[in-house]
Amino acid sequence: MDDLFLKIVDGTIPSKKVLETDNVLAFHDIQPAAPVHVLIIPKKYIPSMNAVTEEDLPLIAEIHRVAVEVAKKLGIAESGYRLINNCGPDSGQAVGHLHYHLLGGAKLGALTS
Ligand code: IU
Repeated sequence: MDDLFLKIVDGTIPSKKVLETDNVLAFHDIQPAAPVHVLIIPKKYIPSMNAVTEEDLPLIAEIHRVAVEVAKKLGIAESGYRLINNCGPDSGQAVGHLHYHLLGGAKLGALTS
């Protein structure tokens, strides 16, 4: 398995970390689509939202808690932000390791196709 985000977790691929817990890592996206663009990932391998199980639900809750902490840390909690998960080919998911995009720092456009 060639999981690029596991390589970010273990430091083989460098990243600009924003926040880290025992189970979750948040780091700046290398190709930001907004002034703030952070990826939030579980440290354990989960290929996509479709593979999330009942036992992963505390981890998903933790990811949401980390998202709020990231927004506070980067000063956009009050101005607002968006949390996006791409799942599967039609969504444009390019990396096969569950991840959430936290976008903000500017007025974001409407969600479209
Ligand atoms: P997607 O939802 O799978 O399309 O998003 C993958 C994101 O991962 C994309 O925004 C990339 O810029 C980002 N990314 C990164 O930040 N660092 C990396 O080493 C790799 C991808 I590979």
